[in-house]
Amino acid sequence: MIIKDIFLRRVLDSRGNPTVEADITTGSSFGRAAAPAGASTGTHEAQAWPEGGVAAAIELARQDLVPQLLGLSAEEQVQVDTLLHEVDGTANFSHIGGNMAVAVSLATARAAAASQGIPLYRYVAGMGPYELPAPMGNVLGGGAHAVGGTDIQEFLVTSFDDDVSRAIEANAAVHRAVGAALREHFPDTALGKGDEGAWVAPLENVAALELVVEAARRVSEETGVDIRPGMDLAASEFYHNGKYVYKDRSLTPEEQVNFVASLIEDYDLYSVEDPLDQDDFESWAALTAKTKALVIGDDLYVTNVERLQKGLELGATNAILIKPNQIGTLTDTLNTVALAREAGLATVISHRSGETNDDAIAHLGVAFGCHAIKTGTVGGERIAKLNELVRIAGELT
Ligand code: 2PG
Ligand code: MG
Repeated sequence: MIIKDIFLRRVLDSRGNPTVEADITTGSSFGRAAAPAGASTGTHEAQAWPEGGVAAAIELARQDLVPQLLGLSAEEQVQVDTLLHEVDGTANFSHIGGNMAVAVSLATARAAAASQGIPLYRYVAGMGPYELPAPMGNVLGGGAHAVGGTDIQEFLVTSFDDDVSRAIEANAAVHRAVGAALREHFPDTALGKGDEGAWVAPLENVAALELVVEAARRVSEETGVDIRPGMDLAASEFYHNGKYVYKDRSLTPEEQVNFVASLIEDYDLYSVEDPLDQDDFESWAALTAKTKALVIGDDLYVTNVERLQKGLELGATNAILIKPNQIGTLTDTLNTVALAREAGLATVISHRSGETNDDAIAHLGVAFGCHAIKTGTVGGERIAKLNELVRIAGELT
């Protein structure tokens, strides 16, 4: 289990931006992990890269981090993650980069799992119980993920079925149905896809939601799968000077709470993620008090246990998005998940808009017993996670 070699290389993510891939070799095993990247990043996330970007991060890690990691046991995850914090020396990984930290941390866990001859989800969860998360995927959107789309970043569907393949295929069928509906609505307009493969069209927000709700209803009827609509507003992106600024109007925080609550009610939404600004905990609590839908904190919590603690004290949400690279290490991620579970919050493991084919989040979603896994519906780097979930499901049945 002793870490004998660490190799850090520059690879591309799905947006064509450089990121880091870490290879960790022990006497008997090998682990590899690559870091994803966000476009609509929360202010309170770990800083992805130090000044100088990926190249600087690799240079720095080779000098300061790798020599200290060599000789440690890959099974000592807490020790490895503590060392990542020590070498970094800042509160938000701004020295070595949160993305360097997450690649090394997850590669370590993968090497340890491989040395025990077990899959990552078993290594992380121990004896279980393992739970298969429901697939949640973005089918139409805009925001920071696209040019010319809706203000609201993502219109999603979550499918529930005992057979996870059927649920995954139902989400993909909704994506196809949305494409077909758009072709009908805009026969002469060039349509595109955003960073996560969701359709992009010149639609107003509520019209876009209606289109997705209708597509989900039809596919649900055809397949018999329970398909529920949702949204990730990524509201911090359009919150300026105390107002939620949409293309056609601006809303006060109170109006925004009422607007989102009315959409939940009118369209029977399963989930709303980041419906409010990342620092407005009170408005979050006001919305959560009004609804039974999942109110999911992403930029609000940034997978950070202290921010989650504050949210719990204020009753800000009933759910949390989990993104390991927001916080930087597997241990930090585990601590946040543990607190969320203890408090009875729903957990949703999530990809980033910039991804690689790394499929670790499929394993983590199962190990953490997440309610859902948000990882798109189409596109190679999204499918990498969904197909891995299918493989894991096969092992568990
Ligand atoms: C989000 C994510 C993923 P990004 O806001 O939830 O959909 O986007 O990675 O750009 O932060
Ligand atoms: Mg989000």
